[in-house]
Amino acid sequence: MSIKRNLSSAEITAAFKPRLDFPKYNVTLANFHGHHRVALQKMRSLAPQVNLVVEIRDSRAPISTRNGLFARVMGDIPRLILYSKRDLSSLKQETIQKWHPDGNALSVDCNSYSDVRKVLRIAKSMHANVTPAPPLGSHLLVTGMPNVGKSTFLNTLRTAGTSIKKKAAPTGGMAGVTRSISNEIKISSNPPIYIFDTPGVFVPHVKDERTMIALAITGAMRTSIVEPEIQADYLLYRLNLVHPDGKPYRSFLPHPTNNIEELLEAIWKQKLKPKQRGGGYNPTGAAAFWVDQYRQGRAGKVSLDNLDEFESASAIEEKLLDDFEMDFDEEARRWKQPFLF
Ligand SMILES: Nc1nc2c(ncn2[C@@H]2O[C@H](COP(=O)(O)OP(=O)(O)OP(=O)(O)O)[C@@H](O)[C@H]2O)c(=O)[nH]1
Ligand SMILES: [Mg+2]
Repeated sequence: MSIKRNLSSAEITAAFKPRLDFPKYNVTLANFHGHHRVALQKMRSLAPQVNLVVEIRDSRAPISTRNGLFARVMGDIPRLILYSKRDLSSLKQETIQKWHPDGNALSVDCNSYSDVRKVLRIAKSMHANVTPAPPLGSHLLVTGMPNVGKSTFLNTLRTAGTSIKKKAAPTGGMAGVTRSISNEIKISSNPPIYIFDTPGVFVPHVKDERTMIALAITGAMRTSIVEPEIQADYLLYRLNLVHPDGKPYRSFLPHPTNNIEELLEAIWKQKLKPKQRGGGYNPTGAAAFWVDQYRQGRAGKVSLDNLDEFESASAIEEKLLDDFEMDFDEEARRWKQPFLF
């Protein structure tokens, strides 16, 4: 007679195999709104006065947070790519150098004065190289998907350049905090350099479900678009691939799991149940809590994108152009007017 016994956590950990694939959830792949289009049109009208476009992407999802529309709208204006939230991410500077061999990209913590000073130095040296000097000063324009840190970067840059501590632009942990393009904001008096803040602009068509979920986890859209449980399951999938010992969530569960329900129940029991007055198990609350922990860098710093696909040098920008196939005629029919101009 065989005696069945429960496996110990050590035995489960030793036998654990992370999921290699992620299930389909039928997530909607669109979140492009009229105000995104309006913002693009205004950016386009500002383009003649802009000397440098600072395009921000979230370094936790550096592939998913690219948006080919910015290059389309701003044309040949020199571009500096910033991979933000460096402090919350595992993206290495050497990977960025491989992707951008021309050196026009940096990873930054938008709250760090020493990081943003690097951008200030680039802007000043660019200004010095223009002859004759622009009579009205140089102008930067910051672009990026929603919630990547544009306004935070701008505020830190302004304080670094002018010592003014007051925030010039509102910031917040959800998509759509900046609703319209700002007036020019001075970030240096000598030489005179100004910057425009812009609202986050979403991509018109998201490539696949994983990209959409990764974007939801970065906060690029309102939570209601992709349910928290789906975001949490994707986070679990990504964490297990990098940490098959389940270490990032060991404080909730003593062994790794591929079962998001098991983890959410453990999180709920430990974090939410003690504070909950009445009501039963709340998986949505547990999922939202855990995803928020990730956003704050407290649930592992794993990348939300599979970076292996983008190994070769400079592939990232070429792939962006490949990915960015947009039928502008079809869009014009949909919007009953030209999409951009
Ligand atoms: N840890 C960390 N947090 C950041 C960084 N950059 C921005 N944040 C936070 O990310 C959130 C979004 O920042 P915002 O500056 O409002 O982002 P945005 O791109 O202007 O957002 P929209 O205007 O809504 O498109 C805020 O909670 C910021 O505090 C960063 O580099 N590191
Ligand atoms: Mg903003």
